[in-house]
Amino acid sequence: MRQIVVATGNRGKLREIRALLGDDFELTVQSEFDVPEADETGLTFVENAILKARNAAQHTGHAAIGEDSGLEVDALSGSPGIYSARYAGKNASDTDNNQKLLAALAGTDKRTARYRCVAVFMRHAGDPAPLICEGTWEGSIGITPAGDNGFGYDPLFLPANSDRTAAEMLPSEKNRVSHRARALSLLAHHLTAWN
Ligand code: ITT
Repeated sequence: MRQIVVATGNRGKLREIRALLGDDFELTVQSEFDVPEADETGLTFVENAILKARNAAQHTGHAAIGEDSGLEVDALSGSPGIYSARYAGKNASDTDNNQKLLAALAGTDKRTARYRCVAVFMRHAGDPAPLICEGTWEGSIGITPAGDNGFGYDPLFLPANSDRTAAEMLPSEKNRVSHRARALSLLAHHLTAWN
């Protein structure tokens, strides 16, 4: 198995990426190589995912997976989107972000939303043709947070046709249907040729 560096500093994401790809690929997280976090200066998920993967590949000399994801709320014209991690400010906690989201939707009936994940694999830092895979997960935003599993907006995210939030699902359930599961299973499928 060839080594792939995972370009994330988010422990929730890393847990899921390991559960989804860890059996098939030798994954090492970028912090083990002291890779500095990439500046997320892109205006799209795909640009930011490429920036993260390229940064990790550049600092380690290994192939890398970068992932950019977020929550798109229809009543907020797709916000927080690529700014999901920093919705309530630069060092916002998940709780801060969830509270800001609830305040933004106060009194609104239209609560549909989706998670989006763009995962990028780069063979090396100069790879001119990165593998790019995307997944979405449709749902809506609840009225109060519920559940302790997952991370980020999971306590507020009610997947379509579910009466439990993503944070009330077992990790194994979320990993069967989430935006990240979809993006990474496509990536894994394409990567079998490389591995
Ligand atoms: P890295 O850039 O280091 O990977 P990050 O948290 O900054 O970590 P993003 O810029 O891609 O990553 O932001 C993703 C944010 O979107 C994340 O912090 C959550 O707020 C939200 N998010 C994405 N996927 C999620 C999921 O499965 N469950 C809950 N929230 C999620």
